[in-house]
Amino acid sequence: MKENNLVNSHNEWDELEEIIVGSAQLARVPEKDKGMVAASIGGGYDYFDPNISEFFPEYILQETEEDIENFTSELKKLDIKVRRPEDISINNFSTPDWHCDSFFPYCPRDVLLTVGNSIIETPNLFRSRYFETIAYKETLIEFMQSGARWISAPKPRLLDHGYNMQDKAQLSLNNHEPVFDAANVIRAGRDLFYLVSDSGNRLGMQWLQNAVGHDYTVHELSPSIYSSVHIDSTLSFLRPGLLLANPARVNEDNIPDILKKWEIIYAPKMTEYSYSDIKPSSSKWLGMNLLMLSPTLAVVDKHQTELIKLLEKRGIDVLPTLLRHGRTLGGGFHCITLDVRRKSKLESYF
Ligand code: DAV
Repeated sequence: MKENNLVNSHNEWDELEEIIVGSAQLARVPEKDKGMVAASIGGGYDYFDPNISEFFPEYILQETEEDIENFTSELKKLDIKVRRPEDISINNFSTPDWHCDSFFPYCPRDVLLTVGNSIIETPNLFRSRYFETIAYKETLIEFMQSGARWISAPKPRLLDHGYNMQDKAQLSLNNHEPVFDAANVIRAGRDLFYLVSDSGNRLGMQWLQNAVGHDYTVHELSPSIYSSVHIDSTLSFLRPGLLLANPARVNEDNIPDILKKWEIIYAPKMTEYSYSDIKPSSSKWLGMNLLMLSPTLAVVDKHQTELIKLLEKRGIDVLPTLLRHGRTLGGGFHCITLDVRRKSKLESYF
C-alpha cells in the first residue's frame, strides 16, 4: 500500500479519519423503477409514500441538509475529514434495455463498499441507481491516485425477468446475474457478512468473494434473518467481540455460528417519531442504524434514549444527533455515510 492511500477501512468501528456524507438535495421518487417496485412487493411495504410524485417537498430537503450540516460539523470538530457528493445533474437515462429516472445520492453506503484499501462500486438492485456513483467521480479518482484499488462490479442488465414480481414467498431478486447493494454487507476485518435478501442475491455474494480474494471470507447471512433489503438496521458491529442485534429479526436459530463467538446484545424498544405526515419508507429499526466513530464513540439518533443508555452501559459514549426525515428518505447515520479511512489494519476477529 502507498503511504498516503486515502482508502483504508477494514471494519465498522476503528477510529474514523475520513468519511463521505450523502445529500438529500434533489431527492425524489423515481418513476417506474422495476427494482423498486419488486422490492416493495417483497418487503411488504411501499418504498415511498404514493402521494409523493417526483421531488420530496422542499422543507424535507432543507431540514435534512440542516441536520446533515450539524452532523458534519460535529465530525469536523473531531478532525474527521468530510466529503460530500459532487453536483449530480443526471435526471433520467437509458440503457440498451430500459429507461429510468435517477435516484439521489443520499446513501453512499448503498452504492460504494470500502474493503481495506479497495473501494467497490456495487451492482445495485434499483435501476434508478445505475449511475449514482457519478456523484462521487472526482473523489474516486483522487482515491485511486492516492493508491486505492478502485473497482466496479459488472453492470447488471436488470432485465424484467431478473425481478420476481409474482411470488411473495420468494425474494424479489432472481439469481440471474450478480446484483447487490453495498449495504447488504458489514465488515469485520477478514470476515465480511453478506445478507442474501431482496437487495442482494447469491451471485452477488460470489462476485464479491472472488473480487476480494483469499484474504477474506464472505459469510452468508440468511434471508430468514431479514429478507427485505440491507443489513444495517438488523446487525451492527460495535467493537471486536460485541454486536448489537435487532430482537425482531435475529435469534439463536438464524444467526451464523461464527457470530455466536461474540457477545450479542439486543436493541431495546425503539422510539418512533415523525416530523411530517409523509409515510416513512423504512421501519422503526432505522433507530439502530448507528455509525461507530471509534470503539468507544457512536453517532446515534438522539430520540433513541433506551439504546443510548444501553451503549453507555457498555462503555460506548454517544453523540446524540438529529436526522429528522431519516425514515422518510430511507436512511439513518450508517446509510448516509461511507467510512473511507479509519486507523485500521487487516485483522481476524473470530
Ligand atoms: O429496517 O426498514 C432500512 C435499511 C436501511 N439501509 C428497515 C431497513
